[in-house]
Amino acid sequence: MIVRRLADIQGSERDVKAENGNWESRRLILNDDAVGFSLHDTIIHAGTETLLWYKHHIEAVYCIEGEGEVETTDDGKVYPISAGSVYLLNGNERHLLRATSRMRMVCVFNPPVTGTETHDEDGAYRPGAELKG
Ligand code: 9YT
Repeated sequence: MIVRRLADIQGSERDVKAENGNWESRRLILNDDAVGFSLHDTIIHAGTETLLWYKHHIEAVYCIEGEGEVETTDDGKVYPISAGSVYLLNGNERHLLRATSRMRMVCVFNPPVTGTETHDEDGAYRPGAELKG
């Protein structure tokens, strides 16, 4: 069994900040743990808009604090998100995430991320993450 605490991850290499300053992701479970998914406690900063497109991953995002919205860019649909909402990107949807207030999200990725990925110009994590580590 593995036990980790957010306090131990904060400020470590598992605490990853977006290059554009929009979010901070504390990676609690990663590919190295070899369980088939990764689990992140992610802060989305208030007033930000982020283009995301996980072309190679499924992501579930459970909002536990704050408010915002997700827009799927293919159809322009907007989904209000607040504490208690979960959205599941089961179709690799390209989307915009807007935070009205500071949002705290519990994110699950399948395949798991290794922890070192950054978003490319499309907002995607590069493929093959699941093969490393
Ligand atoms: C909600 C979302 O996708 N935010 C971007 C960061 C990502 N969840 C991560 O790497 O934790």
